[in-house]
Amino acid sequence: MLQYANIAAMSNIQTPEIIHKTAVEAGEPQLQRPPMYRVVMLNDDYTPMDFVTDVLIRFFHKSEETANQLMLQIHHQGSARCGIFTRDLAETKIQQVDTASRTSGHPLRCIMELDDSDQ
Ligand code: TYC
Repeated sequence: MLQYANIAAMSNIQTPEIIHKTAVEAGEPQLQRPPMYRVVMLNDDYTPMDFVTDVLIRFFHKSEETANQLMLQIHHQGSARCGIFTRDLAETKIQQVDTASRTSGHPLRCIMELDDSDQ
């Protein structure tokens, strides 16, 4: 392949890669990154701490240690960011927290907000 490229370079022959690259570079980039959303968990006075930690492990894939730290941060500061997701995934996480909380009789709640930090 290297030999072919060298011969092509010397003799002005275009390799398939060169033709392909030229074609790709000709147009404007078509893809844009989708908007991303922060899922923020809110404190309340009633949800048991262990339940919050379990939710963070189960739905946000946090380690037990991280989940416990995050739960305490929410408890002391009122809220904390649990993750940044596409819109669909953020809605799904909020729904999962909602269903698990209501099923267990707890008022635990998350909200989502547009993450415009890279603009
Ligand atoms: N504040 C709750 C308590 O004292 C614990 C708690 C932590 C609730 C985090 C919600 O997102 C939360 N039992």
